[in-house]
Amino acid sequence: MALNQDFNLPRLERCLALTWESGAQPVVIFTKSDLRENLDEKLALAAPVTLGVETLVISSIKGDTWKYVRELIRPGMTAAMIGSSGTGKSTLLNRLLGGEAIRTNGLRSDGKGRHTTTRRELYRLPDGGLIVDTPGMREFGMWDSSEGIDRR
Ligand SMILES: Nc1nc2c(ncn2[C@@H]2O[C@H](COP(=O)(O)OP(=O)(O)O)[C@@H](O)[C@H]2O)c(=O)[nH]1
Ligand SMILES: [Mg+2]
Repeated sequence: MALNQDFNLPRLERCLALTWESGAQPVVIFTKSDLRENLDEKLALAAPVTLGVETLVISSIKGDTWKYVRELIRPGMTAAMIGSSGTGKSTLLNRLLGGEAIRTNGLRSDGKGRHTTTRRELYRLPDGGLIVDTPGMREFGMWDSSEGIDRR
């Protein structure tokens, strides 16, 4: 989830619930930290939601905080990125792949339209490990109302 207007804690809770339900190990990645839009306030609000979940705060544009993600994905692991369109998933993937390997969701120079990930695609990372880039999802919902986080 991006640390700009995309920031939405109820959506983050739904993403976490879906990830736990899938059997995968969630990691929360807050992107676009370089924008510094009320960063500390947002992270403080998110802390109770991300309790017990590994959380990274990164920029894929400035500095090298994105390297924390590379360290997470070890040989033999398969990672999948989920999150709204425009949060920076493909930009992060390009960093991890070490080049402009795939298209990102930036505005075209004429301001019309966007390049967007349209399919789920699996990539092999240079140092080992696999990662799935997903198209942006408009909404995350629960399959049925009995699903959710139930920590005892
Ligand atoms: N400022 C800033 N912009 C970013 C960052 N990561 C991605 N972006 C921009 O956000 C837009 C959407 O990125 P994209 O990777 O296509 O998002 P996706 O839809 O989640 O794959 C693009 O214009 C990127 O340049 C970041 O860390 N900081
Ligand atoms: Mg994308």
